[in-house]
Amino acid sequence: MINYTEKIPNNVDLGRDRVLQRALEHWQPAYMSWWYDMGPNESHNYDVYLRTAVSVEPDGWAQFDYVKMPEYRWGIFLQPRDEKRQVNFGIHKGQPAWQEVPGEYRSILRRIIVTQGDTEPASVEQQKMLGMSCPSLYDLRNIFQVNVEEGRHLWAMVYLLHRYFGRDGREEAEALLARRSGDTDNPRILGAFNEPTPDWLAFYMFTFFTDRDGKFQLCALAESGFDPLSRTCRFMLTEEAHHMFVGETGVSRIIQRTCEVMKENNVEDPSDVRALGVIDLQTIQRYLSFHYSVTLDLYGSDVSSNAANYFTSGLKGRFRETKLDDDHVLSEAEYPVSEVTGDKIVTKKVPALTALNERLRDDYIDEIADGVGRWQRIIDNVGISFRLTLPHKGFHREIGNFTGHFISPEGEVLTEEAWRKHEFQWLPSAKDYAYVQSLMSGRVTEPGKFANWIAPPVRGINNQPLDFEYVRFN
Ligand code: BYC
Ligand code: FE
Ligand code: FE
Repeated sequence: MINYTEKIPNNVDLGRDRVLQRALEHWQPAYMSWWYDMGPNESHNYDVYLRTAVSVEPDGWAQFDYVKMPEYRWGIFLQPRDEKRQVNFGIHKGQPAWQEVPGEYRSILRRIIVTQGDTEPASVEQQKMLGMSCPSLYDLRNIFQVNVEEGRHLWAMVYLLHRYFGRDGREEAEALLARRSGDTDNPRILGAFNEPTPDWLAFYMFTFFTDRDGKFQLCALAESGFDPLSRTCRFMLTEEAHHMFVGETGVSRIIQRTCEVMKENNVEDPSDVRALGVIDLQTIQRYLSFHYSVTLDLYGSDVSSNAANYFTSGLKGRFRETKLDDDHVLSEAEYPVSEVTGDKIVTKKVPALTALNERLRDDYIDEIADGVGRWQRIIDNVGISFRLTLPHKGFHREIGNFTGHFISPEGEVLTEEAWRKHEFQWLPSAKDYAYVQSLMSGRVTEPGKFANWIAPPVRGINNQPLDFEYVRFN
């Protein structure tokens, strides 16, 4: 069990390293001031039924209780150390896993940790306003849960920066609180984290698509030869599952509600569907295409020497690296990547080492496709003939081989002019956003009530009933 009487709850024996402890205690008020500024709007005094990590044991690691979010115990938890763990891939394969940062990899490792850390507060900033338009107390509690845990993920990376990177690490930790999502002068590092999350459909799409990038990146970092990073990421992954659950079920519930209303009223035309106050399936498809394509960019370039270096040096592995049956060095292997040649998309083989971003993106796409298949079944079960589809990988991309090309969702290479003609059939328009926004002008705060545009969930949180008072406003 973690000792919660400490200022910073932890299972890393922080009390034994006074210098580190003081440095983190110095960062803590800056973090709190960031939370007051950039955390969920007007929420500071609410009592929220939250889970807090209280141990790293697989069963019973979390405890549920009412907490005011500024008093949430953001702690530092690493999965227990395996003394026999080794570096499992790259040129150092077979060496004992590193407990300290290898000098030659210091700057690239710092950069990976900073990039990971930067996404966590960014997502909180993106979601800042959504509490004001929640469809239920259940959903309000869920977004707050996601927000406090993203805050904890920032703590997780800041711990590594402070503990292992000295002064540079402390400076990076401060910079993590200074960048702002969407800011023109000092934006967050990765593209998707500077996009607005203007409404709840966008939020659920984000937690389904973008938090899942979090899962795959954390899985790759959990393979790291740098053991503290691996152990940190392993624990973060246990929390991540709930974020993706919120996204998948949130979209499911919206689809379900739309389908029910369509069936009851025997309407199909999107404008008739909107007239009934629910979100038409076409708009849901456009949001899906947007969040999918923007998230695909987060995997980086299809062919990347950075990715090859991360792998060769043993810092970032593949998805489920140790379960893969090959040499884990990839000196000979090849991997297919796509590129645009003239008006065609062609696939060619490149050294697998350079295609690791693409490979992780492909692993991600497989899992995404399963989830979209589950959404489709809701539509099929109601007997509505509408297909949700994942657009082609090259559609609406700004990183990698498709950058600067105009690819349709079906995978045709178009001229810019032809593509623009269809842009808002494929992606949400200002009108779509305005419509979705119009449904979410206020918040639903009566226990057990849900906004018209979303179905209730199947069950409550931690076996509580749906009409449980998940948030008390005071
Ligand atoms: N936007 O070889 P390249 C999460 C830059 S999500 C802007 O293509 P590399 C979460 C790149 O930095 C998980 N810039 O890329 C989810 C490089 O810059 P320089 C986050 C981009 O380095 C929801 C240049 O382009 N974790 O946890 O192989 C809620 C060319 O580099 C982007 C990580 O990402 C972009 N999308 O791969 C809360 C893990 N993509 O060198 C949280 C750590 C690339 O020219 N990060 N660039 O200045 C990494 O492993 C790698 O940095 C990336 C990029 C996979 C992101
Ligand atoms: Fe996270
Ligand atoms: Fe997350």
